[in-house]
Amino acid sequence: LTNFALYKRDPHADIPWFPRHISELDKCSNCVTKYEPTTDPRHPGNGDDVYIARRKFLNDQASQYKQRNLQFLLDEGVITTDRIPQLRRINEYLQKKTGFILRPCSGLLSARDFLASLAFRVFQTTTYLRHGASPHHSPEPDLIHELLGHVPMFADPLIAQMSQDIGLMSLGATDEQIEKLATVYWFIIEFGLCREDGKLKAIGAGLLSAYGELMHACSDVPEHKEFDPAITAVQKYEDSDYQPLYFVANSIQDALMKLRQFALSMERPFSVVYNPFTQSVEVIEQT
Ligand code: TIH
Ligand code: FE2
Repeated sequence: LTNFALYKRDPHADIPWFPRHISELDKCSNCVTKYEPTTDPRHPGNGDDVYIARRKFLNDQASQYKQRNLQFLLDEGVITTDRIPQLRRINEYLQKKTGFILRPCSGLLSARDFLASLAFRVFQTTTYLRHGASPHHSPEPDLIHELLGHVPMFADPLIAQMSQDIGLMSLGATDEQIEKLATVYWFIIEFGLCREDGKLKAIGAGLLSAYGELMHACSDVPEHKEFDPAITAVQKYEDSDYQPLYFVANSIQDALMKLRQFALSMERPFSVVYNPFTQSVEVIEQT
């Protein structure tokens, strides 16, 4: 990892936004328009309607290009529309991407157990499906939620790393600390929103898999607050119906970075490191 330090600058100065992850290049496609064949008579294609139409077709596609992990999963045939994906197949895919594995569990886990699994790059996954009577919202996680909401995130190296770090910091934490971590996780990873081109967009897995709640979350019915881990951590949440309040972050990467920072600031008498060779956690006591 390369580190460029900017010590000479006022730390409070406004820093222009810059991409922090390859997926954020989706926001780096502003064109400098100079010679447009549609309007500029100096352009050799000016007045050539066939040329202009072809060019518009291609450019419209380019401007909609998004780095989407769900698309990769569909392209590679890991998720298809005609059969239920098998954990083994998804695990083969995730192993190559980030080393995350899905491990079957039978329902919503305690926050402590769920977070502890992340420390080992293990994501506890339900395997049953929601009841057909309510496809647009399930009050509990189900396979659709795990696959559409979480799996594409765990295929992203940065999200995978930050998730593991949060998991590591949950190990041996007090009940109160776990409650705070789990609350921020809930509001961001499950029900987070971000703003893109002035519009609210979902980043949370619980919204991506619940069309009904997704519509509600992006409407003016619920309350929207700026994401700040210290404030979000003490907010009560709804776990059986649509949320009355959502937090809005800059991006999922930015929100996870803040959550990781928040977890790092928690007081603990020891620290831990993960040894990937033995798949174990090593405790480092302070002396
Ligand atoms: N409400 C989500 C859905 O319908 O897909 C599932 C849940 C995520 C987290 C808690 S419940
Ligand atoms: Fe979830």
